Amino acid sequence: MERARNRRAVLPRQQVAPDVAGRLPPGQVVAKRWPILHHGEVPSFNPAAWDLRVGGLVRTPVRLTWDEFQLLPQFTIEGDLHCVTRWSLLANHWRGVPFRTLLARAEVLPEATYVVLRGEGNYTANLPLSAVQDPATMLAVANNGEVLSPEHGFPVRAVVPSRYAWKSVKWLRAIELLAEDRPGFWEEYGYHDNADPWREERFRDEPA
Ligand SMILES: Nc1nc2c(c(=O)[nH]1)N[C@H]1C(S)=C(S)[C@@H](COP(=O)(O)O)O[C@H]1N2
Ligand SMILES: [Mo]
Repeated sequence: MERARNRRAVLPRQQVAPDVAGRLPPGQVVAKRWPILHHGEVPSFNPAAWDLRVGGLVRTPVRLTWDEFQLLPQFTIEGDLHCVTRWSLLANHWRGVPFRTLLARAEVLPEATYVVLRGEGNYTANLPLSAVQDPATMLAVANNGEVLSPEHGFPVRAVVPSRYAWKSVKWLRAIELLAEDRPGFWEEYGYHDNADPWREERFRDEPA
């Protein structure tokens, strides 16, 4: 993980074909363009009303305004998006705030083991706490040097490269720490709680 020296720095668009063999989980194909996929409408962004909350099993509940969020230190990581519908977007650069920064600020209590991410409206996704403690898990604001478009989650989206992309919640507004797992939007329909693409954890009831 490398500290962004200049927040306005523009990373070059992907120029070299990424190492497909090593990076493509089973059953996936490489996406040539970045698809747009979500349930419902693209929400509008009102900077005066926007906030981001970290709550639940934390010692210090956090509420950040848009101005406060922008002051957090930002980093750039390289990470892939693997959609359960079988496309993978490889070797993208994401700029944003590591999840760990916010978890540390909120002081996660020892009994917390799961997390639910909530986007604008009612879209949610659950994850084991370890997945968001991963240094590659980001609150992303830019992809390959360009600020996220509204369709891709502007102003802030989660990027969880270690899990199927339905966990990478767009238009992120809240992070809730829990003692027990609680299924999110797709998980209620049977999608996997852990969702590791390397183990093809697509549905909960599929044999491993
Ligand atoms: N808020 C929200 N986030 C979401 C979704 C959604 O419906 N709502 N869909 C998920 C799914 S299934 C995928 S594959 C990715 C797609 O991200 P993209 O549209 O930027 O490619 O967003 C994820 N994040
Ligand atoms: Mo997806």
